[in-house]
Parts: sequence; structure tokens; C-alpha cells
Amino acid sequence: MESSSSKMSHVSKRNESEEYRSDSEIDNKLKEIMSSVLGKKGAAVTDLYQYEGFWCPLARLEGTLRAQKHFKPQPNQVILSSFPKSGTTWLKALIFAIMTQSHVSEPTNPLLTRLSHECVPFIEFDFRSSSPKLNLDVPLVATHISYTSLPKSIINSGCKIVYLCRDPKDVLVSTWHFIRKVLVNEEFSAVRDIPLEDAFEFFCQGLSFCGPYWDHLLGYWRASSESPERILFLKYEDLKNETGYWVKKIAQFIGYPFSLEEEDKGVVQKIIDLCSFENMSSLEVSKNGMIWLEKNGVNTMEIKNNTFFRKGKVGDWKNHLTHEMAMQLDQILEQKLSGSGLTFNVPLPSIR
Ligand code: PAP
Repeated sequence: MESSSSKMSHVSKRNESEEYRSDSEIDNKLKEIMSSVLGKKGAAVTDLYQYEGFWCPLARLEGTLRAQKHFKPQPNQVILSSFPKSGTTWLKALIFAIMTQSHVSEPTNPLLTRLSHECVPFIEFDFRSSSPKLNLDVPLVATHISYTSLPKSIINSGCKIVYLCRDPKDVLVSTWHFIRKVLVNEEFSAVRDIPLEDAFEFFCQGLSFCGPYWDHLLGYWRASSESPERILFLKYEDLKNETGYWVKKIAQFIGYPFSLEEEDKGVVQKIIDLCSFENMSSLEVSKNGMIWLEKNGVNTMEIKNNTFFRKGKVGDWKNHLTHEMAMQLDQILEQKLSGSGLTFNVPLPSIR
């Protein structure tokens, strides 16, 4: 027979879930944001709304509001945060592999049959009302939420945060290609066929998914400078150039250091090889699999997994942006980051 305390806990869980599904406070806040700010076009897949200084698509915004109110990190949960199109798919795989390193060579390794986005959930995505998950009870979760808007429960938890960013010129080019590939339906053709010059203008105005780009960076950069033991700040370019060094650094930082024996057995290299662009992009699940975006519990848009793998290179912007465009974006960045100690042409110091 069920004890009265266990019955009580079922009842309170149900109430919590019902309260969560129809949360009038959040619904009102969303309405307020939607009525006070017009949805704007930008270098993004859908219209963007500004919240706490950052541009966000509506579905992610709703998830962000709910996560701010309801998300409770697990003890020692690791949070991977990134600016979109900075290499999240890759870093999710790397950290997942670090955390499950003893399985790295096993044929049953989930990373061989599931996209890393399926292995590591996005907080703001899973906290939308259409897919409410009150507890993301996994050791690693990801987010694109700015530091300003991170749920206070994360900031107060002392959980480790690993942040990833990338040269904005490559972020812009990657985003532009993503938009063109992801919006297959004709109804999206106006957004999909946005000229690169227009996407560039939007990006320079800060109008991109999670933009302004520089404010996203600076929030995490400053927090990481103040609390380096809590936030590890990474750049895609450094990760590409010195993958082994940074994999070990990340492992140590999140509390999963490699033993000498593991290093001798080549575990670090195995993780690097498993997660490499060449390997991940050639897996069956990456070539032919898909994930669904849903609305109110209904699948509304499929995203082919191969859209998350394009070139995986540093500096592909050179094949798309003019010299003038590159100079303009570099100048904006230099001005926005001035005085912060963060630059993009110098690698972060690797302390051996
Ligand atoms: P998301 O924000 O939608 O999650 P994200 O994974 O951050 O996307 O970025 C995609 C970029 O990472 C793509 O860059 P590109 O367009 O310049 O090619 C993608 O190719 C790259 N990428 C994906 N997997 C890897 C990997 N294993 N190694 C290196 N780069 C990768």
C-alpha cells in the first residue's frame, strides 16, 4: 500500500507540474514582452524578441522564463553555455565523452548512434511549456542563455560552467548557412533566402539569435575573470588548435581528470578522435538522422542532423565576407571588447 507521505509527494508533484504548465505569471510576462517589443527580423531563423538586453526567438524566450523560475541544477551538474554556432555540437560531444570516458571505445557509446544534441539537453528548450521537464536529471546540460539571464539557481549553485565562443565572422557565416539549410519549407523562403549582406548588417546591429554577440561574450568573460574556478571560458579556435590540451583542461575543471594510466592508454586521443568533425559528421545518425522542433506537443519542423555539420573549420569566413565586411566586424568587436582584456586574435593562455 502507498504510504501517505508518498501519496502526498505524488500530489505535490502533480500540482507542481500543473502549476508549471499553466503559469499565468509567465504567460503574462510573455504577453508583455510581445506587446512592448515588436518581433524583429535578424540573422536568425525566426523573429527575435528582446529580453534583458538579448534577442531571442519566442520559443526559447518562453523556455528561458520558465527555466529562470523552475530550473534547479543537480549537485555537481555541469553547464555548457555557448553563443549559437560556436561549436556547441562538438563541445557537447567532448564533455559527454569526458564524463563517460570508460565507455569511449565501446560500440554501445551513445555518441555513435545519437546526435550530441540528443545526449545533452538544452535547458531553455526542455523548459518550454510544450515539453515541460521539471528536472533535467543528467550530469551535463547546455544553454545559449546569456549570463545576465541565467537562472539564479545556476549562479548560486556553484555548478561549473564551461563557456564556448568563436570568431564572430565564422559565427555569422555558419548561422547564415544554417538558416538556408534548416528552413526547407517554402513558407520560410523569405527568411531563408536572406542575402549575406543583410544578415551581416543585422549581426553588426546586434540582431542575431542571442545577440548582441559581444554582450553575450562579455557577460561570461567578466564572470569568468571574477570566478575562474567556476567558469571556464573557451574559444573554438583554441579548441581546434590545441584540442588535447583543452580536453585535459576541461576534464580537470569539471572534476573528471584523467589518471596517468588513462592518459597512457590514450584515452584523451580516443575522445578527440571520436568527437572529431570527420568522425562525427560521417556517422549514420549525422548523415541521415533528424530531430524535431515541436510546438504544443506537436512536431512542427524537422531539422536534419547534417545541418549541424558543415565545414568545421577556422576562418571559412574568408570564402564569404569581403575584406571590408571583415574589417568592419573586427572594428566593432575591438571597440566593444576594449578594456575587457578579451581579444580574438590572441589565443587564451594555455598554462602547462
Ligand atoms: P548550434 O548553436 O546550433 O548548436 P553549433 O554546434 O554551435 O550549432 O555550431 C555549428 C558549427 O560547429 C558548424 O560550423 P561551420 O558552419 O563553420 O562548419 C559545424 O560545422 C561545427 N561543428 C560541428 N561539429 C563539429 C566538430 N565535431 N568539430 C568541429 N566543428 C564542428
